[in-house]
Amino acid sequence: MRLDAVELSVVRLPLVRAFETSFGAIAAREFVLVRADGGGLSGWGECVADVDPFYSPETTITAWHILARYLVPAVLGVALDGPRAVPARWRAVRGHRMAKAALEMAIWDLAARLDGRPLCERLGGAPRPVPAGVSIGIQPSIEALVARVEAELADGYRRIKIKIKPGWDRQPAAALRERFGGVALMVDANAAYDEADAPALEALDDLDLTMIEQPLDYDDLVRHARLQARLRTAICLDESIAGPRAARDALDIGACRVINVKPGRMGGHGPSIDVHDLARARGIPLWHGGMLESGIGRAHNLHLSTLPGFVLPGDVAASRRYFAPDLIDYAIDVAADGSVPVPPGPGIGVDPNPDRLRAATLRHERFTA
Ligand code: OSB
Ligand code: MG
Repeated sequence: MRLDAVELSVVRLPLVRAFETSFGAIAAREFVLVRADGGGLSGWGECVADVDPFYSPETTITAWHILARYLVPAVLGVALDGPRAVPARWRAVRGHRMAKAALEMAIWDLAARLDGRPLCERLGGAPRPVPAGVSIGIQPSIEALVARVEAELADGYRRIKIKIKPGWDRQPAAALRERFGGVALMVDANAAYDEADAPALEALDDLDLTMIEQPLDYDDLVRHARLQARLRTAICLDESIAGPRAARDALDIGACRVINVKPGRMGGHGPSIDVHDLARARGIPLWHGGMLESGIGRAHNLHLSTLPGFVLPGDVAASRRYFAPDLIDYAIDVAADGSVPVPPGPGIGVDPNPDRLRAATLRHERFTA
């Protein structure tokens, strides 16, 4: 395959509800959208970097810079032996995995569309409904949290994840455990704790949580391994799994028992397939995370989630929880049984609504071969 043009846009979409984590609250997503053109078709990718370097060191602006200056020129107009061959084109660029992922994933979408096949098949999965959970931000009160969880369970979601931080951890989790009995419940700290805070994390150990996600620093595998040895509850790593090598290191030293896969964080679908295959070979359960993506990124996530190693419900919830309207017309929705269907059709199966994309675009540039 060969790309004749790549278009980058910075798109801003207000969130239906502000989303608060241990690193702050956001009211809108502002991200780089990538369109890759070749063979008369277009593929789409969405960069998960945020405007602020809080979840990860990358930002919307750094992603734009790296894409425009290095990544797009590395793939434009050259013969590409499929999307798996893409990372080798930009091997000289260190890090910036979110920028790489946005373009790599657009190329996967394009390749699947050129094949006339759904992306999930090209990735090694098969169309199947994906079990979904929800991620609930830090709430103003326990009462507000309980009301949110009640509404999400009524919509069918199969697993509840709440964001925690020091001072908002044991109390909300225990309140949900008491109110909702045996519901699948987990917490995500987004790296808010230090090793010295281990007692606050040990205090969660009797709540029968399915896992504690990323309690310690984003790049710290060693202390996660020491903490895991002290906890009965499984640690799941998100931020720390930068790619296949971090996954291997984490499993080798016992830093986690579960992995949250986000292709947008790890350099794209190719590296995600590698992490999937490694975890599966070692019997480590996977689930698919989310980054408050628009329908473009969410569709990519659903397709990847159909691979067999994704055995736990993912953060792949309905569009209307995030955006009204979304960038796409197709409604990603949850069924009564808590599963989300993969959008049908070639590639990711969805396209941005052109008028909505134009209205939401803050910056745009087209690069040609
Ligand atoms: O840590 O999983 C995370 C959102 C933005 C950044 C990081 C995270 C999240 C979520 C929400 O938990 C997942 C989603 O619903 O898309
Ligand atoms: Mg997380």
